[in-house]
Amino acid sequence: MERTLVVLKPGAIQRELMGEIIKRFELKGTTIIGMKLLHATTEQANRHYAVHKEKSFFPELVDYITSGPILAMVLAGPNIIEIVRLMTGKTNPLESAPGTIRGDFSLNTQKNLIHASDSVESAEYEIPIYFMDEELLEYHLLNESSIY
Ligand code: 3AN
Repeated sequence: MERTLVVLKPGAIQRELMGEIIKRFELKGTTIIGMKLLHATTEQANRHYAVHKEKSFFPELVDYITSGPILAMVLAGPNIIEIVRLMTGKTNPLESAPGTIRGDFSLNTQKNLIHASDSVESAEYEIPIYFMDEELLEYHLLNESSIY
């Protein structure tokens, strides 16, 4: 089954949006196979955003993501990467459609509440930054045959 890393950023925790966002993933029918509330280290943040290290906003991004607790999750399901990216919405608040998480709750490009892997390669790189293999569970939802 395809997997994706989802991180609810410090702003989502501070604004008490965890339940709202998790609810959307549950209602959609995704399977949450790992979940961890943690304070990311600078090393984790640097690894996570390594692809952006030459960008002007990189130091701010690392400062922001390490500024408070985050909720890291691994979701599984068919085409989960694309599905979660659609539910997340575009990076730019002027482009994130209503009905998406960013479109409904965020106004700022950096404080855009949520990270979601954008490809299989990214997910494979990002998941081990936050989870050991044995922290990811294998199980089936009882209603899977009605969902997929
Ligand atoms: P996404 O998270 O939508 O895949 P990326 O990968 O382009 O977006 O950027 C990673 C993160 O970097 C974004 N979620 C956002 O927090 C931050 N970011 C991207 N572009 C900017 C920008 N122009 N100014 C400030 N922060 C940015």
